[in-house]
Amino acid sequence: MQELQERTFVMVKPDGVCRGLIGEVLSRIERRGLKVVAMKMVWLDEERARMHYAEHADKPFFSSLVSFITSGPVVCMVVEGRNAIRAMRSLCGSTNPIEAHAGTMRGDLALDIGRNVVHASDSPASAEREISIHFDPAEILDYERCEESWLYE
Ligand code: IDP
Ligand code: MG
Repeated sequence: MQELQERTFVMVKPDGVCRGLIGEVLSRIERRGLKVVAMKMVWLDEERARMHYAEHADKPFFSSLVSFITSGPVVCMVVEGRNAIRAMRSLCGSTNPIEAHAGTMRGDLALDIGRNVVHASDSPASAEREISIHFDPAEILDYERCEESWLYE
């Protein structure tokens, strides 16, 4: 991979799936120029959900977060591109949709912090950890998109 190319973990949460927003989320990721290199729809079990949100285990909202994320199917993805981790966080917007700027997914598509449609890793360490929770290495595919010379100098 090119220098600065990164991979990040992205998930359309159950509210996004049940509101018919999978295509909207995917479309924003693709239009930004980011490449989806792995994707699957799953219904998370409690164990994997707790592992995914382990950093929040001591927070008061942890049990409601785990029940919400296991309440319906999610779409899990690995997204690749230059500075993909920061690019995905900026596409998502602030955690609380009321504070998220218009133009971001949370700012445009959500109202409640507990129903904010999309997850994206917040750092290289989180990305590596989250990708390994949800994907086997063989599920991550290497291919070229046609516009790479127009995306990157
Ligand atoms: P992030 O999703 O923007 O990385 P985190 O702080 O990692 O935000 O929190 C994980 C998820 O937990 C958030 O996306 C949100 O849905 C939920 N959450 C965070 N803080 C609160 C809170 O104070 N009350 C209820 N839910 C929260
Ligand atoms: Mg987070």
